[in-house]
Amino acid sequence: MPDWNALAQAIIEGQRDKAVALTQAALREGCTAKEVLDNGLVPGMSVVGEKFKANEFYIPEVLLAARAMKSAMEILRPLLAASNVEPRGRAIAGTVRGDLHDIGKNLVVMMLEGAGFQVTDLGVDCSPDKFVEAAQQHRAKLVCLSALLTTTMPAMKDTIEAFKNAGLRDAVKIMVGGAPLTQQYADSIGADGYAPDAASAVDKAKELLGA
Ligand code: B1M
Repeated sequence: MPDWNALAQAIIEGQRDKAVALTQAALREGCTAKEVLDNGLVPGMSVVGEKFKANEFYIPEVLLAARAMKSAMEILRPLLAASNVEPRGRAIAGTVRGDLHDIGKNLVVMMLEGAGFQVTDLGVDCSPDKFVEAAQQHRAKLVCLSALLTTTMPAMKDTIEAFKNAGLRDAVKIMVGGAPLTQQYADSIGADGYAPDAASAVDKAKELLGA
């Protein structure tokens, strides 16, 4: 029986080598990739999210945990793909047009992946059309928009309009976030959800997709 607590703890402490070694050991013992994900990696990353929300962890700790998670996931990803395990939900994420800030968006992506979502990261300076095309291509149900500048916040509204114009507005949930945003602003542009930080983004994503 693998030591799931030790694996979760390796993620929480950001111990990449240990997380990888325990992941490989669990697979050698005959566990499936999904068992490793559900029993070790995701519980570890959930604790990281809770600690981040409670201000017990700060960005460096979260980045280390996410790096450990990512390395373990690299081992599991081909196995998960081969076993046709459905992700918790498919999402795309990007920083909106004109905006090059990506540290917060990257954290959101990592936390969502840590919670079992399959996320396609579109990068920065993403046009409304790029979001629409990617949502179709990746069959995404969740669209994550990040903006850090007051001058680029309106691009979020444009992106939501682009989904409307493409006839896809009801096919996706749109979540927005970034330092200058508020729930009020999110409501005013017709977003489905807003989250103030990466851990809350996971809660909001689950809520929006009923996952
Ligand atoms: Co820029 N920058 N920057 N910058 N930068 C800010 C944002 C600014 C507040 C600094 C300041 O003046 N005090 C200011 C914006 C002012 C405003 O709009 N009112 C600013 C400016 C003006 C600019 C330039 C215009 C500067 C210039 O060239 N004159 C320029 C713009 C470039 C562009 O984008 N077109 C610029 C450039 C840059 C750098 C390239 C140098 C660099 C970005 C590097 C990078 O991202 N790879 C940079 C940085 C680092 C910052 C600060 C210092 C830090 C931002 C950051 O990464 N925070 C920032 C000042 C500050 O915040 N103290 C600043 C950490 C990150 C983890 O937080 O991104 O808020 P954040 O993400 C959080 C939440 O917001 C949330 O979760 C994350 C984690 O909890 N969240 C989401 C984010 N996205 C979400 C999406 C969700 C849900 C939650 O759902 C989808």
